[in-house]
Amino acid sequence: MPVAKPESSDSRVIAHVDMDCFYVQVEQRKQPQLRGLPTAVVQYNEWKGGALIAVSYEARKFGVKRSMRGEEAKEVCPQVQLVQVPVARGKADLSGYRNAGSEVVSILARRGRCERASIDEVYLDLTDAAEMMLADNPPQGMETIDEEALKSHILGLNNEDGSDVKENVRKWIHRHNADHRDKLLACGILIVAELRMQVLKETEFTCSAGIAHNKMLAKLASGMNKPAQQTVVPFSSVKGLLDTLPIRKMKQLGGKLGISLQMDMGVNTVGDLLQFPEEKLQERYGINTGTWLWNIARGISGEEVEGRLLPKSHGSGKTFPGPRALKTVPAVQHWLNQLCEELSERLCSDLDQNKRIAHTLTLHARAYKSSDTDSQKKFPSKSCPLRYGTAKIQEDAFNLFQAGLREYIGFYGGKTQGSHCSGWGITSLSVSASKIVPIPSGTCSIAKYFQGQSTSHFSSMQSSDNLNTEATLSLPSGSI
Ligand code: DCP
Repeated sequence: MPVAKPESSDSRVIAHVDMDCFYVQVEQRKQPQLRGLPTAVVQYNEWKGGALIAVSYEARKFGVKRSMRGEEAKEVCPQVQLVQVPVARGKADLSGYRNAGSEVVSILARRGRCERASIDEVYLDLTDAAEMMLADNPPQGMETIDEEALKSHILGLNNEDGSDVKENVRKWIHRHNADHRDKLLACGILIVAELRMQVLKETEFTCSAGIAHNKMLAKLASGMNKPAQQTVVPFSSVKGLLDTLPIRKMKQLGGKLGISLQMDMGVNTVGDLLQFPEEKLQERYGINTGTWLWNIARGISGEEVEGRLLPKSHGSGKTFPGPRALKTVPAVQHWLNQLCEELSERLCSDLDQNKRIAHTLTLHARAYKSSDTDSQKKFPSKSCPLRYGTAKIQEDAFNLFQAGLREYIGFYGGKTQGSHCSGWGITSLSVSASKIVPIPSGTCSIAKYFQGQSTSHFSSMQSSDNLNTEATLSLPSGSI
């Protein structure tokens, strides 16, 4: 049975805003002497000068890439400035970046529904603001168009050699005979340009944006012209964009589904999907995925921008690659304590600032066994009700770890206690707090609220296989 298609999603105005080389910009704001210089941010205390996690556009011109280590970056660009991520509790401290992201969100949220999608990405639904502008002060009648808006890239706009690109954009925005959808996008161009300039003025950060009729197209567009630029996808250009778009460029098609589409169906670009009837895709991939594929081939996506300025969950994690794998229970407990301390601190400030409480604590780990017949086996994720207080979180997380380890190593796995090597290693650990909800209104005090909560937590310990266990640090989506 076909799933209902999203209705009239092509008359919305959606923007995806993505900060440019975000961690670098945060560090450059702290140290303005680094501005304009090839700069990269490196992970704390790592092998060969640390792993690069953010690279400035000046450094990219010299061939510096995120996949490099500090020493390699110095080889291709001897003048590159390497800045270490701040450290707390022996691990990267991302709080400065999170707070900088919050500054940006609070500005972007001024013009429409705003969804904080990651530490440096935001979706905006600007439909109401665009409709209002169209009614009150339509761009077609504006004498002057803002310079930043004129620098927009409009997909499908015919910029022949020698033609004045800005003049073409101005004409596109001013068109009287444009259809309603394009007129709304013209308003979107002006609103997003203004918001981006406001972000620059108030935070000193540049960002790039995609403007389209849905989230999927806006996200694809925001990365097309960076840094400090915006790209627009008019309805008439959707087919041209998707026809040649390699499927791996779609976030959801990077994994097994993308490989199956390529190997089993011969699909290399999103446009290649157009040849298959919806029923055929449903037969092969199930009703929902089949319909979703049929829709994305046509640029259709009904996904709403969720009004969410605060993260859905909090997570704290650390990887222990190669020789740094944790091989004893006390070593794991030491690191779990650090991670739980950070998590607890963030939960307290969420409670304090936003009056929100989290209900579920989850532990994720990645592990290997040195003598293994079943190397595909994953370390099971475990969850339990969350109790506030650092010591309680530490205790509960450690119990979750032990339960997971017992399951992972199985009956013959040997002792899980003690400090000797037990034939296993942990290569990543993370704890997260989810199911975060506002404290019910009318609660007279937070202390009273907690008194009313149950304290028997381990009765409902459960496997959280529904949470993502793929990512290295396995933090649930929405964790910032
Ligand atoms: N980040 C990280 N580890 C990664 C990828 C990213 O710690 N493997 C951090 C550093 C980035 C920030 O997240 O600055 C945002 O990541 P993006 O992928 O958005 O990349 P940038 O903002 O650095 O650059 P771009 O301008 O290409 O978006």
